Amino acid sequence: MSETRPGRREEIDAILDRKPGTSETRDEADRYTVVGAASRATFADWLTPIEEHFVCHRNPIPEGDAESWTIDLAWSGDGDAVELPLSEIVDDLPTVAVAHTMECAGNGRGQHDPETGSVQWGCEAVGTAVWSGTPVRSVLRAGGLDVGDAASDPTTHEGDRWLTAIGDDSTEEETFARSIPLSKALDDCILAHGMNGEALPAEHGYPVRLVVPGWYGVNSVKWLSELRVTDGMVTEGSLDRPGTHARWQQDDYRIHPEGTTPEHTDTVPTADTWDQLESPAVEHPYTFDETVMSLIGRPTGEEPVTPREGSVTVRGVAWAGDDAVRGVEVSDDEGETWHDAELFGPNYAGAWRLFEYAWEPDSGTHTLASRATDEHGRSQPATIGTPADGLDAVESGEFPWNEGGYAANAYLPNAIEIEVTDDA
Ligand SMILES: Nc1nc2c(c(=O)[nH]1)N[C@H]1C(S)=C(S)[C@@H](COP(=O)(O)O)O[C@H]1N2
Ligand SMILES: [Mo]
Repeated sequence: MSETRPGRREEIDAILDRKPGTSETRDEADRYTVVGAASRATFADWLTPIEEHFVCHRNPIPEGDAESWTIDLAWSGDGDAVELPLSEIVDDLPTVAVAHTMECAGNGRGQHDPETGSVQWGCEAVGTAVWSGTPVRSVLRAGGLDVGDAASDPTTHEGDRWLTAIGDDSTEEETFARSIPLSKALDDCILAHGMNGEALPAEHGYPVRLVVPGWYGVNSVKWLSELRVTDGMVTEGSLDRPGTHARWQQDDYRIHPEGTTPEHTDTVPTADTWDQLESPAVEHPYTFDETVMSLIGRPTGEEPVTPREGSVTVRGVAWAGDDAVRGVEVSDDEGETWHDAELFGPNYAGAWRLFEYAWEPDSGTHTLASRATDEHGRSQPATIGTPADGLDAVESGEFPWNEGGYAANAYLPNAIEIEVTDDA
């Protein structure tokens, strides 16, 4: 377990130095080290350069190097724990690449009114990188797990086992542990050691992190030091370690109304976050796959635009976690009327799509918004509700205000004011 080092300010400054395309967003209590994309223009391109990719973690970055790093692997029921050197994982097992749109579950938290606690993100905590690394399936098989019979239905996760990942930023007081269904882990998750063709930067999890394509960032455990295969997800006391184990899985990162305390459970009937919101069988959803969302990247709203031959190109990105994006619409009148945009560019599961719309505005000031719909016909709601609404699902165009400020995907709070000037 790593030592807690002082100097959070220094850590943030160093990250900002290395990442000129980001800016900091601190939370009141100054507990999280975070930076987010500094400009809307980040959302006009498919690949997010490392310099613009947001960073979010709680404890100081642990030290370690790829040569001596090991991953401790254990499962209940069949076999002893093994220690796999990272160097052997990298040298002996296949390397693949996955495109993943990493979105912090707290992206859009700052749009909740009244304010919730913690980091008040606008929309800057999302980015798409190409992560290279070793399939989790290969790692578990190399460790001796019989993966042949481990997979169940990767959409419902019926009868699934779970994979718990632990970060080396864990302390005596608190373990950073997250669990995902084993079928998801075996399907498309990797232990990443590269990002956009570079060695994994320290702040993104060097020397190795889990990447869970299409799922909220918190599931992609950085500085990965342990993997556990178990019948249920992590609960308090389920790991042989000191301190709290289950805070990040069972208490935080769950969607619940004001004043409620989520119950710790072993499993959920569906991992799809939106389905959990709608399911009467799930009390307080876990933030697993990302809900449907879109952002306009250009124009940025930072300066007036002048149409060329009558039109302005509106470009942005749209994503829907494990689900495909069916379409995106654009509105310039606060959502009164909508116009179909065109999807184009790369189309990888778990990563966003680019969209484009030829806008023909009159001069003056307009409110430009985008609204995405996923393959199941679920569209972004207009706004985030209030605690008094007491919503626990998306209803009448309102996303449920929730105490942790998670999974917000309303389109109006992300709309941009654009000033359009005449050609003259
Ligand atoms: N070990 C560890 N992994 C972690 C975290 C952390 O605090 N510790 N933060 C998580 C959260 S909340 C997010 S949003 C993503 C952010 O990944 P990034 O910093 O590479 O963008 O990392 C996740 N992985
Ligand atoms: Mo996050």
